[in-house]
Amino acid sequence: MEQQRAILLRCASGFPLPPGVKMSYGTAGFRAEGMTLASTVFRTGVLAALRSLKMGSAAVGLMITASHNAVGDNGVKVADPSGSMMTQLWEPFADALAGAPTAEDFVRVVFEFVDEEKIPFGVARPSEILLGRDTRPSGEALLEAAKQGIAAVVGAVAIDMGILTTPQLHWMVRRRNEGRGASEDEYFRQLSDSFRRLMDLSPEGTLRNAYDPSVWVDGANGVGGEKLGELMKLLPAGLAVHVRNSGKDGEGILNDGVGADFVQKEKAIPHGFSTSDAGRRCASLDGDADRLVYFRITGEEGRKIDLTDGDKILSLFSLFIKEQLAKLEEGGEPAGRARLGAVQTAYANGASTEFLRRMGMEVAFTPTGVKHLHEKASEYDVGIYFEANGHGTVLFSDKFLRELEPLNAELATNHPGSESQKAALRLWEVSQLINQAVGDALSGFLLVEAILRHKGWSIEDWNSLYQDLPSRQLKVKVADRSVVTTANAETQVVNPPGLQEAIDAETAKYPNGRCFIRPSGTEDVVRVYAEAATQEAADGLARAVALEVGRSL
Ligand code: 16G
Ligand code: MG
Repeated sequence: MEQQRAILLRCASGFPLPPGVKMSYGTAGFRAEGMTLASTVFRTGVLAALRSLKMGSAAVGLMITASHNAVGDNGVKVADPSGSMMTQLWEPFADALAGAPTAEDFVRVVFEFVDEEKIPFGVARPSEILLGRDTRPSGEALLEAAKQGIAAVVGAVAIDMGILTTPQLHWMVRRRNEGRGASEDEYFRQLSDSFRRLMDLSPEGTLRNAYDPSVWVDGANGVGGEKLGELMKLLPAGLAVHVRNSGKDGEGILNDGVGADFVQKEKAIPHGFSTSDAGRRCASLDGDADRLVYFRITGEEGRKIDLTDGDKILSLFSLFIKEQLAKLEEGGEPAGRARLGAVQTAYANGASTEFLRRMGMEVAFTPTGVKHLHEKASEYDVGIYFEANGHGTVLFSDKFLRELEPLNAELATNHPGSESQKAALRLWEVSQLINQAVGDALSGFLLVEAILRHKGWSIEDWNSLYQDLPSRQLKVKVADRSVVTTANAETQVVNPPGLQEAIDAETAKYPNGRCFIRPSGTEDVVRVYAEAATQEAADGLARAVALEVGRSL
């Protein structure tokens, strides 16, 4: 123990906290300007090692990325052994570690927590921390800081998995703890194999055949475009992917006028695309490839793109999975009675929720942030979650997969099988394709393509599932966003008092009006979201509520 204390103190002294830096482990870990993060990343290395020790030396992950932020920013987050985000219970500890003013304070915080959590610390028990980073220039130096943090914990070993998308690293952590192959090659093979089998299971001679095998993808000049390029080499001929903004050869700047966050928030054409792409099915990834949206350039004056966002992806996945479950039920299979649920946040367009409910889906709401949606979705046999911004996935329970397995074995010996067997096989392949650890733009992209092909749909067919209600998002700069607290999945303001009443009064003035505010988890702003029957009304409502927010803070 004394030796461990000495090592930790010596190493931590090499990574002093820059003055004035205040870090908070928000919805996406720690995020800040890349140059200011060395101390925080070193300390997060220690945190990850402790997390592994606490979890019986299971592998955990540490990812260095700032997702869709500007290229100068960076960030760091920890993945739990299941591959999901680090438990929220440890977030206050992460904050305390990151905020300790001196190396001595830092070591004291570590030992207090180790005591409290009864972490087997200072014992040479090998535990692995898988490291990944995106393509940001500050990533390499920060990776080194993470390695040193891990090396400062006796028994902890850092394994550098290289430049990765965030979901790849989460996938690897999960696989490693399942005792299965966790290399990047295996990731690509698993995705391409299950995609190929899903394509082979498309019905022959579909009623409609408007599916165009060509698709154009905006890689945000980040790691996703590069990885998609590698994945494409393994994909079957039935899909022609054209990657733009791949980030290679200094083609453009990461997230600068490109990427899923830009396309979804600005509803604008990203760099590298133009009106000569009008009508094409296009998709956009974010900087670390855990978000995916689709879009179509309309070519119309003023109205630049038709956005097909996370809500529409959720609707497409829900529709497909529900249809397959119905086939199982018709075939008398118990798996057909699985509890299927969709999980959204208050940002979900009201029209999407209505569509899902009309379809007979159970719809649940959680606060913003992947960890909340993921946790809720895992309560279902099949839980589908998406944020409107394009982050989401489909989770299958072990119980449900066990029910599917015998059907698959039967089909393998009894080709071609009945409709219900094919449905079972399709659902099985979806569970293999779609990332079970976290939302993954690459696997989500392949699932969208497989379903569109299955249904013979164009992007317009998909887009016309329902018509989005007009909406508007605004942000209000505030001195201290933590003054605002909310309840009921962020739909009601609790503090400051009186503000919710003011919002209600404004909302009541607009037909089909809906409005909520919440403090951002990643910026010093309060966000306002408004929806109404017309665009003018949504704009008006958002503006009025933004004024109320300004007044009461
Ligand atoms: C982070 C979250 C995302 C959320 C967004 C909200 C993760 C991995 N990402 O990007 O889910 O939608 O923050 O940002 O949890 P905001 O709090 O600034 O609105
Ligand atoms: Mg991201």
